[in-house]
Amino acid sequence: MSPDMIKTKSSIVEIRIYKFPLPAKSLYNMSSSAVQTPESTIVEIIDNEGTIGYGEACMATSEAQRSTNESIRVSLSILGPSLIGVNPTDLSLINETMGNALLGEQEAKAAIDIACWDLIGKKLNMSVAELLGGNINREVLTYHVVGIASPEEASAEARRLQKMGITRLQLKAGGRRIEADISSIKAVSKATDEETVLDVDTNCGWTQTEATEVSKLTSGIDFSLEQPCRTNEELIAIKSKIFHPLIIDESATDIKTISDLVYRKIADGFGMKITRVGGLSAMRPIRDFCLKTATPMSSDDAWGGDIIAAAGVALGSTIPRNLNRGAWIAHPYHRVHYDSVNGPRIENGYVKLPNGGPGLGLIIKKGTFGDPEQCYE
Ligand code: 0XW
Ligand code: MG
Repeated sequence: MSPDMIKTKSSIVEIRIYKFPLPAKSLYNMSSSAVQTPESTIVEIIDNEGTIGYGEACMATSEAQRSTNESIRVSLSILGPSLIGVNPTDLSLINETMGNALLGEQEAKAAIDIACWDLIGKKLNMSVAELLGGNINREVLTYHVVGIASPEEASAEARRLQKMGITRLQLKAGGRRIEADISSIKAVSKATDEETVLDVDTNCGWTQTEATEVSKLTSGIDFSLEQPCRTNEELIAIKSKIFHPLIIDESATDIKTISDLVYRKIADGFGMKITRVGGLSAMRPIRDFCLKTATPMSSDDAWGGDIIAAAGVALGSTIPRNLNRGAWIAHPYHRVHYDSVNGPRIENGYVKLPNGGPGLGLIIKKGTFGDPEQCYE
């Protein structure tokens, strides 16, 4: 049963917004910036029957993402009041109301949208994975990031992760001389076992010339190239000049752009972030499109805790293994759980679907996030 078909007499009576710091406990270097202390934003939606839904959005760094954690909370100070009295189980009405209240700001809207999916699941006693439809895998492949470092450090980290059962590595690159990136790519590829899949992700960190040069000089090494340049125009321009599959992340912002990049044979896969497109309601048709066109995709986000991780794993569980690029979670880097029992965690290269009940499958105790920064009723 899809969430669109249910219409309960539910209406939002309160929305609470929390700020929750998730500092990086281990070095996490990307081309534009290193992750320090991102402050996640948690949304708590309560309806007239006392059902509670949780949503979350957390940017890793202000340089790497379009929104900042501060701007997300400012946007929620506009969206929150506009949703009081609205039916949280009517996802089209929720997204329409948010669209009328505020242009853009998909990340803030995503936190609200995810909270509604969690709430609907609790009302219907169904998991968000079931609501998203499709065949469900109880555990989802994940991947682990190897941050920008020296070739020795990067290959040592790659060996350490593979010993832990990780079979998919995302090596960060960019933001330095390409010779250094090439040395790290060679060192890490030598350290990867037969079955390990390697992605190289610059988070928009190369020019067109650098991207084509690195791909030429590493053409004999098997890896995918993720978002080597910032814009789709640049990615279209280099497509015929690179020797590696092209994965699009930051510039895959909406279903029109995504379908265009597939039909023009530019994108070989996507690094999809739930908050970038506005939530699970927007991700569902993107998932359907990728499955229909046999286009591999990941389902995760930039940073954050158990709530956004559970949303990524829920969606990831509905993607067939042959098309699943994995659901990345930030827990290994900040080691914080909102639900210490059911919070998503990596076991032998996979993340199990949280089993704490309906919705996102999490049990979040009162007071977990302290006092709300904003309250609307
Ligand atoms: C690896 N991620 C999913 C998390 C980081 O924030 C960046 C992102 C990516 O793929 O770019
Ligand atoms: Mg990426």
